[in-house]
Amino acid sequence: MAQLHFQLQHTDKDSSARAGMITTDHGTIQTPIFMPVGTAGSVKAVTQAQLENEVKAQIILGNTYHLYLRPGLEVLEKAGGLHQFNQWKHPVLTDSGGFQVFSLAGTRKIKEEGVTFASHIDGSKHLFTPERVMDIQRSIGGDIIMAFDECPPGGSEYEYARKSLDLTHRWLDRCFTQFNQTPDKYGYTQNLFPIVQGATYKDLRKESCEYVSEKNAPGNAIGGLSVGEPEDKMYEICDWCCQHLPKEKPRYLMGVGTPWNILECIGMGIDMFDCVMPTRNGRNAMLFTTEGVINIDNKKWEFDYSPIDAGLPNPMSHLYSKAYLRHLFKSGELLALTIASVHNLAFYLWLVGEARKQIIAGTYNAWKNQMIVKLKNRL
Ligand code: PRF
Repeated sequence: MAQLHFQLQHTDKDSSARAGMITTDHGTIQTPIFMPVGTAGSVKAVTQAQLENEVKAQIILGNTYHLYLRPGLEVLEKAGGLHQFNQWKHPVLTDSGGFQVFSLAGTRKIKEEGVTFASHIDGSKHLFTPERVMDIQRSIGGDIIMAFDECPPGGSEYEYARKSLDLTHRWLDRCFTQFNQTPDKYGYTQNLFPIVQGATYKDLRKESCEYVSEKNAPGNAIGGLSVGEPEDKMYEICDWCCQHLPKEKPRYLMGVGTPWNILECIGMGIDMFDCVMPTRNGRNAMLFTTEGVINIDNKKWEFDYSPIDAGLPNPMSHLYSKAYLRHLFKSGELLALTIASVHNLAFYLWLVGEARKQIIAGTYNAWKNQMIVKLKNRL
């Protein structure tokens, strides 16, 4: 079985957007791509068949923090890894817990060794070290696994960001040492992606890009963005990082974002995205459509029998009307959560697929600019 491979297929003339193909032992991924988040081994309210047939997902995410706490490694290992456990046959990426521990766990303490934290489920105490997090991700069985990092809070002072970045880099070395000393667990190749940090400071970000690039990993990630900084800052730092990361490797922007964030960052050279927004906002009655943003709870849709989004290719967004979906939300029907989540994910996958077509056709920049105006509409 082979290491992850990235083939650059087309680079845009008017922007830094690229179209490419990632090959893994669980199949190929056309980039740019959006990866639905399946935190605890399921994309909330969506079946694996719906992910394949409706959403056209090519890769999904899992979270180390959640899967380690529940169901736990013994259950996952005896199943033969996450692919066997949840019956998702395509690529899986697992995040390292370096973000979830900071955003979800109770009392936590960062030390050189790692992070001690209390489970959000039962309060039990745990220690995540870089070595342990590599072993855990090996056991979960992701095709792509992420380095253990510290994501400093948005607005962090320079001094904190400096110390945090040095720690993240020392942890990165330990991650690679452990990763390289341990075999693939389930017969296919697992690939470790390092993560660039450095808050909103360009000198730290440049240093981190250089540190990360030297690992010569099959792909690189940018963390620590979309954590409360102004949107313009996020764009500025994302663009800066893209300029300092190798062109021939896929670039993954972690936890971003809105449809317009994704289009702007594709224009800067990002190839991979994940975000809870389509599913979380969907469960909250917020729909992203090809015409703009809809709050389906609104009385405005009571008698609107038009399809949820006739501009999308997936059957579910055509079949059901806005009035019906509004009714399901108003009645607390569980089907509302499924339809809204499937729809929003199908929209995100459609969006990155269109972006890819436009990049290949050489029309990305003009298309992006008019698309963003439309997508931001409040309907
Ligand atoms: N680090 C990790 N996962 C993440 C982030 C990070 O900085 C973010 C920040 N947007 C989302 N997910 N490991």
